[in-house]
Amino acid sequence: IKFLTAGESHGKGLTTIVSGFPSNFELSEDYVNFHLARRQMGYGRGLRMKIETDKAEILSGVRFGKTLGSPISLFIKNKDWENWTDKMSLEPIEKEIEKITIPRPGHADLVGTLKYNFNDIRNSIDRSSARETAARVAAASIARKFLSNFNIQIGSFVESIGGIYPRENFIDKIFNGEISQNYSAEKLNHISDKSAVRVLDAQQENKIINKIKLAKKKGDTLGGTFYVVVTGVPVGLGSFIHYDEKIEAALSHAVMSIHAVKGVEVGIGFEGANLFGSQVHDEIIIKKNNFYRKTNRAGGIEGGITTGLPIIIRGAMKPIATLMSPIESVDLATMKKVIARRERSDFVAVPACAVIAESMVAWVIADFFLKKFGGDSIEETKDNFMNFTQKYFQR
Ligand code: EPS
Repeated sequence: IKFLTAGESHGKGLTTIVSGFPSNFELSEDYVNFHLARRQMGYGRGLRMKIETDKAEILSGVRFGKTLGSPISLFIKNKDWENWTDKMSLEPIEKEIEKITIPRPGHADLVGTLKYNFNDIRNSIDRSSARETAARVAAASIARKFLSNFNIQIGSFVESIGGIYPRENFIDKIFNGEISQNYSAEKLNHISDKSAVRVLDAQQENKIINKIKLAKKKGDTLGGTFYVVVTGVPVGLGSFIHYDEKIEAALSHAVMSIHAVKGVEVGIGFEGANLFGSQVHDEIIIKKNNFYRKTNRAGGIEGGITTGLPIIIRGAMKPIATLMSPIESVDLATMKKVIARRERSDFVAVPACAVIAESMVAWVIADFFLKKFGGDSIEETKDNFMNFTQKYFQR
């Protein structure tokens, strides 16, 4: 499967073309829009989220509510475009448009401007903006819907913002095996989507909101950490044969590709590096004639292949680069020291980042799932899947 996105943050809108999914599974604009709305949530977002109500229009690939197997194209209009018709005009215009020459440290402003030989940082800002992730969520919602046919579910929650962690680390339960493959990852979303910052612990929520208020008051921003959990994944997705077939490498790549993500872990990740092997590896036992694990510290992946236990991915997002009390930069027009430019932005976007990470993870799981089971129609994919799970997987 593949997808491409196109569009600038303040252009007419975002387009995505999604290809490679089988025919005959249900898909609606409402389903896509449900996930687009989840991406817009979270205390600490900027004014832009008040302007936009992201809605995807499906332009092709679906008839009578079911996929055709042909490319699915989607368009998300930028409502804000109406306020940017001069500044983002396709044609050269007479009117003088202010050129941006002061880069924000931490954003793609400087590197993008040097790389593409621009004389106006706006050219770099608009495509490097995380607004692009709206198109990714739309594309990946097709992957999610496809996976739901096999009861594969994806959920996420924010673990910390600004260094404020939950009282009791919920994720320990998952590693200790309490949350088994029978758990439904969507249950996590039923809790986290209700929280203003997508945390599971209500007491932590108030502390985080106070910290965000402090950041806003100081003209500063915050980052944080989040978890994505996938349940219902069969054993056997991915391979140890080649580097690009290892599913944890593909998952890490996908999450790391999200704007401002600077770290990814699978399972207990970095913590495992400090422990004895006997404290890390998940013992194998036989229960009801089937393989079973007491723990899931591996995060559902061994040897680049899914184990059949929940997949657990943790990501770290750095603080948003646009500061209302800016730090030092250089004016490219004068080459003199200045303070960085302010630009309308978010203060915190970790809750949205977790939803985007869910989407990227869903995409990779669907890709590896279809590599293993194939099928031009959903019926054929289901047959292949049932054949494997009944004939080979169940013992
Ligand atoms: C947006 C993400 C952020 C927002 C943007 C909308 O993008 P960036 O990476 O550019 O900071 O700041 O909003 C604006 C660009 C704006 O004009 O306010 C998103 O996820 O939709």
